[in-house]
Amino acid sequence: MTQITTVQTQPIAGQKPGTSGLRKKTPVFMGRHYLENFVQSIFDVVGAKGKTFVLGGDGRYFNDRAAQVILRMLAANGAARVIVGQGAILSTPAASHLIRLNKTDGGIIMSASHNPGGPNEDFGVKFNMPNGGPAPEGVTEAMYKRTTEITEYRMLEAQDVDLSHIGRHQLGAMVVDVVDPVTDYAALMETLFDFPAIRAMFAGGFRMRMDSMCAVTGPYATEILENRLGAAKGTVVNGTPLPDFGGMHPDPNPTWAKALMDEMFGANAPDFGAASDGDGDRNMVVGRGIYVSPSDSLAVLAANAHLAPGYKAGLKGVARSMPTSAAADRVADALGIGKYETPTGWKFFGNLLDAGRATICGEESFGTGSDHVREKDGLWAVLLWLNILAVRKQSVAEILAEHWAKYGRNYYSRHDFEAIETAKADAMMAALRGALAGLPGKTVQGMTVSMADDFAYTDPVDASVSTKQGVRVLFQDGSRIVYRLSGTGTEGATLRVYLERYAAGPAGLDLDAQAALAPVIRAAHEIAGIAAHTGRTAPDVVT
Ligand code: VG1
Ligand code: CO
Repeated sequence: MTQITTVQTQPIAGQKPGTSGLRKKTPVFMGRHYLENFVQSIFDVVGAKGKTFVLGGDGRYFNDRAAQVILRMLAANGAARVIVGQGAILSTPAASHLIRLNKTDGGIIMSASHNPGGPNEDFGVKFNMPNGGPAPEGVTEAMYKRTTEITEYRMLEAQDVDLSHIGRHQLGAMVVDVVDPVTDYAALMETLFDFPAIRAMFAGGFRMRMDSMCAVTGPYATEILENRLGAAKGTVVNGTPLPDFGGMHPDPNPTWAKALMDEMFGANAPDFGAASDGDGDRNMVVGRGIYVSPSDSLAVLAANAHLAPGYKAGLKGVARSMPTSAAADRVADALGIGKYETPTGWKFFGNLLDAGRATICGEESFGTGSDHVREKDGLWAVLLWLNILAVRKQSVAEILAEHWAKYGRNYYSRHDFEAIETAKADAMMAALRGALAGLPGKTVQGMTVSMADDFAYTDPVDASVSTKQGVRVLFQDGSRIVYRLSGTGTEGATLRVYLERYAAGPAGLDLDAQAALAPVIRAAHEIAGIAAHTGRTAPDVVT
């Protein structure tokens, strides 16, 4: 027998969701009432009665138990049906696809994305809307407000659902459909890309390394790359999702995916390398001996997308987050299509995608995606690169060289200063904001400031306004510095400094990005007084 109980609770402070959902240390999430409060707050805002949802996560520690709690709460709140990935596993883009494919009322994704997992690491929960995309700010604000007022939550007393078995289960009056996490997603990829051409490329000896970093993309990459496209067995490494990601930090960048970088720059390197993050929505792409910056990757994908069957009609527009380099804008201009600059976070692309204004979107933080789902999609980017390589029959290095010769090069880097004392980071940003008006006309490190502001965005579709999205300092020579504080960290504050410098055409600079950016880096430290405010002279992570 099952029974619904109403549990008395009280608001718990500090639950404000960040750039993508709510992230906290796992012990906090496992603490009394914490997960339950947040989940009930979601249902109180979006409503659960009679509705259908998708549920899955990236497999990190507590994923399985949290799924059972959420299912019991969904049943107690009157949901009609839940579609769950087998073993409570779903990558973020696969969850987005299932929401859309089944026309559900939304979905709950358990992930802290690139943050490490484990009993003392991070956990997270995010809600996606019926369009498959992350909840917009208005909705997450309402959920946050609800967490500050909540007095009770509803829970079904019942045994666990056996999520290891595909098929239909019953939980109280609610139906639970356990599905294979990969099948529908892989079918979608087959509609977008020229699988026969990619298969022929692998059959011709093309070698690849895919590092799934012991996170959620392992099963997806193994099925698609090895089983369907014929890549050699063993192409996918770290392919089994583990609760602690095998101690890895599943953030696909040169720092955390160092083994992949070493292989791609070593003797006998494969033709192509890629890595993805905890929940599978990000990607890093590397050629033999050449790293592809995410901003360049977005630009190359936009310029070549028409080579893939799913995009052969061309793109409607390209959108990038504000800190992402302007490389994609140059492609949009050349194609004569729309270009958009949004705040950081995938939720800001949703309206542009829904309205058919943008087809491809990207962020400098290794996120790229298109209108096939409403999330960024790591494997999608990898497959589009493979499709382009199969058609152009050139190396990654050749494709990049031709791209820069045609469009010029936006040298780009992001410097992260992690776990700064929050008060110090806030004081630095406040001082910087206070000094903005005095910057234009000033010369710093030989470069003259042309404009300085705190980025505000008005959504072109629904006219909603988002302010304080990052401080921008633009220089007359086209260089740019952006400063913002991370919304996804769980310890202190992370300062992100985004650096960009443009060099035109084939005769432009030909340097390592850090060398090319040296004056911009010095200017970034000088303008914000990073050392004086935070005590830090060098970043923790450079991408
Ligand atoms: C970071 C990235 C941002 C990305 C977000 C979520 O946010 O900079 O571009 O959208 O993570 O990605 P922040 O606020 O820490 O800079 V994921 O892969 O965590 O869903
Ligand atoms: Co992610």
